[in-house]
Amino acid sequence: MSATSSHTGTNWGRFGADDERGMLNLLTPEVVLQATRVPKTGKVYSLALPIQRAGVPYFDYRGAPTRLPLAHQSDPGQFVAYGAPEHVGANEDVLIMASHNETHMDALSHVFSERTMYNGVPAETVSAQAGATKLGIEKVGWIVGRAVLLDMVRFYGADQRLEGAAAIGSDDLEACARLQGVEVRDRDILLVRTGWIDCFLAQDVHGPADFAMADYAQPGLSTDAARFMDDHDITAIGADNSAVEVLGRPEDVFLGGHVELLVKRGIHLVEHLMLKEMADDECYECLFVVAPLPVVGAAGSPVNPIAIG
Ligand code: UVW
Repeated sequence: MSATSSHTGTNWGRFGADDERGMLNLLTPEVVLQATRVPKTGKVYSLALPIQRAGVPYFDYRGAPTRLPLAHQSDPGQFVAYGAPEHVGANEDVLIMASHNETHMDALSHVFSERTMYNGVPAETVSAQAGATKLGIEKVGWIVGRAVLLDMVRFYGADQRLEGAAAIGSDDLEACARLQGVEVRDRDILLVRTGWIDCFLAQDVHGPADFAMADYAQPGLSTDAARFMDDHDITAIGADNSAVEVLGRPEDVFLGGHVELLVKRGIHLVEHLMLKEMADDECYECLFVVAPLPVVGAAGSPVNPIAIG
């Protein structure tokens, strides 16, 4: 779609009545091949937070990610029953974590509005036992494409991050791309840096203990930013904040950005990205690769996104 297109504000039906992958349908082999030609330096960036109990952001109701030992070097003769000699052992863990903590990807089944998810799928298709029978995270498989990083911290001339609940609209994104001299192409993946995660990690914003719904505000995309996605056929969005969208503005409906992007447009969202190193290197375009854990029926998954500059 071009800036002059008359996008209707929804992608329901665009990829067929049974579609469960939304804008990822546009990442065709040709698009992926073109993206492999983007890297210039070969520097590889892992954009994920460490998965650990302390010092990472999470909502109280989700709890902290937890690693527990399952098999351990202190267990003598662990595998004797399997025929192993006494001196051979192994260390293994059990991982317990919410699907939407950490650096994670939202499935299209993550959010509903008026009891409906992307492509008109009823909210009732998600059950406690089966999970998401449609639009689950396993439908993603992979996301590979050209990504553009828009460093809104630099754009606004902010010291480290945008103030409180600063809202980033479509015109801001366009202007930032112009300032950076980076072209946003149809079917790109968009990465947005607000600086929020860097300040969080420096304990400048909230400690984990008070990262509670009631008292926080975060900079992020306003619902108006959906226009930018339509104009460029953006295939997925990643940001360094907790929900891609701005949080804590009294005039907004909570999850209104998710409704515009995930529900109406079928754009997958990746949150809690670590984008500072890329921004410091002024690496504004990259080959971006990310794959969720294929947990059948899950509404999201931790991820370790990779950018190659
Ligand atoms: C919310 O749902 C608030 O955030 P996320 O999309 O990160 O899960």
